[in-house]
Amino acid sequence: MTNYLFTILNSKSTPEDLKSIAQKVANNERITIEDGVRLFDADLPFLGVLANYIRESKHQDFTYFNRNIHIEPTNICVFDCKFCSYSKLLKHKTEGWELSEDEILDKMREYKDQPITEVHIVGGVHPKMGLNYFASLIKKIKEIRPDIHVKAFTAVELDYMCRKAKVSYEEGLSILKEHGQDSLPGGGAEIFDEAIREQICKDKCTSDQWLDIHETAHKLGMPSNATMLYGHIEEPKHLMDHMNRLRNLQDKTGGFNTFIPLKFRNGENQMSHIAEVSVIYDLKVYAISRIFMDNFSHIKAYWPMIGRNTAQLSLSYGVNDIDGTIDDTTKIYSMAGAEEQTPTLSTQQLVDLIKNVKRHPIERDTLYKVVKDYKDVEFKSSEEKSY
Ligand code: V47
Ligand code: SF4
Repeated sequence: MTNYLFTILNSKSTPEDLKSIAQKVANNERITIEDGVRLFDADLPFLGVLANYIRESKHQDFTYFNRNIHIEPTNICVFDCKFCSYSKLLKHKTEGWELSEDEILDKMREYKDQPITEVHIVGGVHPKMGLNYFASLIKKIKEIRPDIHVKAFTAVELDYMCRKAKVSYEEGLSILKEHGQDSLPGGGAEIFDEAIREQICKDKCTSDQWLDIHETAHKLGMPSNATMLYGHIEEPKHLMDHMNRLRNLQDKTGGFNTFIPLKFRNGENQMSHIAEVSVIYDLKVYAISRIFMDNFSHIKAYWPMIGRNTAQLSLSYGVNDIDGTIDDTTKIYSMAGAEEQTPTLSTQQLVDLIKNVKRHPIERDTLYKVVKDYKDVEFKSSEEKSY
């Protein structure tokens, strides 16, 4: 046990109910939804001690990143999520883009010899891009880079694709898997509480459908991630309910790799009147996620969204993964007012960012297999710096 946790457990000034939660953490016991709600009223240093204790028990000071690229085939979307800076675009087609298959494949060819291990494909839900189009696209991507891991399509895109193609989730996912899709990203989860979902994204797949798609993927041997959109109209009880539904599914399947809390950004969307939460709240959400999600190995901070400084801080509040070296096409975030308008970090910059807060940088692949340990790597060549 760390000295800090020991101090909390023996301090007369720690309230008894918080002490009992700290004791559960020390005993490696699961905390309840009610404990989680209570933690939102705890001080940040208290949460940091608990979350960092768990983080270091699971991963020591290892901090993972990967080398990936994002492809967003389109930002045209049939849905109208209130928080999304894309959603007006169906009505304003001039602001929309639609990459052709050739443009997408050209992008893959551009990275053919680059040391990336993953391509993350996600975008708006275009009424004309269906299951067969995407299955064939993935096959062609794999022909260019057979070794690349294809992490593609949120449950929202998959639900729409399967409904349009009139196939079950199992059939649709099996087709995509046969064509080379390896895993699912975590988007589209937002907040599972039905009353909140009704207000922020009522027309897309339901919470039960989101969970069903991920359960089906896990059954087929396709792992996935899970996200949670926080810092808008939800309350702590909704965040805890969201995490609880994910924790229950993870107990059942074990198929989730990573949990990614996503901070709501208020730029250019229908919820722009809602003020963004503070960095202190961001760190609380990361810490409580780490404490509650005991069956998730990894908690990821998506650095383009929260910025490099908060990403560094998050490493002391439960986070052990800061995503990847991403090129600049993640417009869903830059359009919403993300910290990083050109979200690209070279490997050297990411490694330095991690080392500067005394953590140990490890490049991973999508499934967290170690690609390279950067602890003792000194960058010398300009080649390493360029990507
Ligand atoms: O579901 C949209 C979010 C998500 C806003 O699996 C917003 O590795 C904040 O899922 N403010 C899609 N968030 C992105 C996503 C993702 C990102 C990084 C890594 C992974 C992974 C998955 O983006 C959406 C929604 O929750 N989003 N608009 C906004 N204004
Ligand atoms: Fe479409 Fe996704 Fe934006 Fe919702 S969040 S409007 S589903 S692109």
